[in-house]
Amino acid sequence: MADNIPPRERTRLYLITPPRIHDVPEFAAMLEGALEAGDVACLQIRLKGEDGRIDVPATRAVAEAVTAMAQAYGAAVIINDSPELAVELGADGVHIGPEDTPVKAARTIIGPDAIVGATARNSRHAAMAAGEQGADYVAFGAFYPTDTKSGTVPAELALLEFWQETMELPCVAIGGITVENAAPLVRAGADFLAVSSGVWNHPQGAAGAVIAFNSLLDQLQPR
Ligand code: TZP
Ligand code: MG
Repeated sequence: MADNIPPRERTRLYLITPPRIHDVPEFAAMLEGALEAGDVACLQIRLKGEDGRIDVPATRAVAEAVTAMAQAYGAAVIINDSPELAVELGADGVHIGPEDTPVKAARTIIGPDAIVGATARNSRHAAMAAGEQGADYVAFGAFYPTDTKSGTVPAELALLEFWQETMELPCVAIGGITVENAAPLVRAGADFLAVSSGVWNHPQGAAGAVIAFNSLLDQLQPR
């Protein structure tokens, strides 16, 4: 029920690219359709090589093809893992994990005005530490099983409830989110839903997914 959710800014969709993109122009066209279909707050470019590390050439190629377009639709472009690459590519920010450059060092590299997002997995402590070091958002997950990333740890809704009740810093929910399973995350307090497979593999296509997510979000938190 919509009235379960105390007033706060409406939860927004945060897109994550598929981990591999074979045809950049085809992806750019699909992305443009998705951005045109409804509100998207962010696009994280997260491209991985066989070794699970950032695929730098692919990240460059995709960023060059989509950054200006995504920004024109009002979506902030976030580069996974590498603040240096985010600067080089003119992105709006960087998303870092526990094995990447620490938040403070990332901030120094990327500058005061860029977005620094940090993975906190299922840890309040990691999230608070990231916040103290100047992160602009923290990401919790995986809330649902995912094939997009290996080695995830399960996260519970209580983490979002706690964070939304006690902290100002925005929180992002991540991991296996689909239109069908997203509502509890919104009710629990996610400020953003970060979604990869649930958008790119949606039966109605990526644009259909953006429409369906936004209509769910509008229902849960009428403007
Ligand atoms: N971090 C935790 S789960 C995950 C990341 C990057 C994968 C998100 O992709 P999907 O397909 O929405 O589960
Ligand atoms: Mg990382």
